[in-house]
Amino acid sequence: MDKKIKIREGRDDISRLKKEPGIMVAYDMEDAASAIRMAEELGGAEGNFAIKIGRPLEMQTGKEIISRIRDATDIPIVYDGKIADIPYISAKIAEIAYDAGADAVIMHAFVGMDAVREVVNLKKGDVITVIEMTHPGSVEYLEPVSEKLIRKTSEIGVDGVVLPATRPGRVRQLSELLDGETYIISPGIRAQGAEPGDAIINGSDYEVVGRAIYQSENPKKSAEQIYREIIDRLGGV
Ligand code: NUP
Repeated sequence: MDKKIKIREGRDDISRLKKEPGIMVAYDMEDAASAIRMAEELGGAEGNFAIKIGRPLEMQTGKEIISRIRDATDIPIVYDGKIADIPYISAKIAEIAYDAGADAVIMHAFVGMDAVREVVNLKKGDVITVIEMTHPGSVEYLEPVSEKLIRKTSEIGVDGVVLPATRPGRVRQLSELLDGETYIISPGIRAQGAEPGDAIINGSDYEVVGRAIYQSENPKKSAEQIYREIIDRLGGV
């Protein structure tokens, strides 16, 4: 299994997100209590997990939810602000998330390489760029430019990219344009129709799973089960 670590120019830390098969659990629930409870439980779960904090949770609870989850678990935290603003504002949002305790931020690539560069140059944590999305609208607008977006953001030195588990063929094709160090995260599992493993067997590293975990009766058990399914599909790595 590829466990390469990206050398981060000007940063003395290494990424806490491992380039190995795992689940990034999307935290889109809207209350802090269940988010914290789930973070504590996930800390003791069997598998490679990361937590992705989405806008619904952040809007309901404030940026403090990032530091509260940070205090509740050692699992890496990604702030999915889908940042898409002018370089100055994009960097400001990213800095607030890093300072609150995020290991990584997700930003859109389509806003332009000046914005991506500004956030990467903060050198405060990982940067993950959205290349193609899981919903049908992505085919119309992002797909025609996605090869350029992945090549350009990769040149700038982003740490990770988002590719859709709902289109595994695109994960395969676009992953071939990356160096071996950039990790891929892929949403779309279960609630949006993809099956666990669909993206990872095509070159992705983390499959993003939200509703299928946080809306289930036993989120920790569901996370472990889905992780197991992925590993089994990979041939029991
Ligand atoms: O293309 C994307 N599709 C997507 O669903 C990019 C994303 N970041 N996401 C996020 O993944 C979305 O915002 C949500 O947090 C998660 C998917 O959740 P679910 O469909 O598993 O509930």
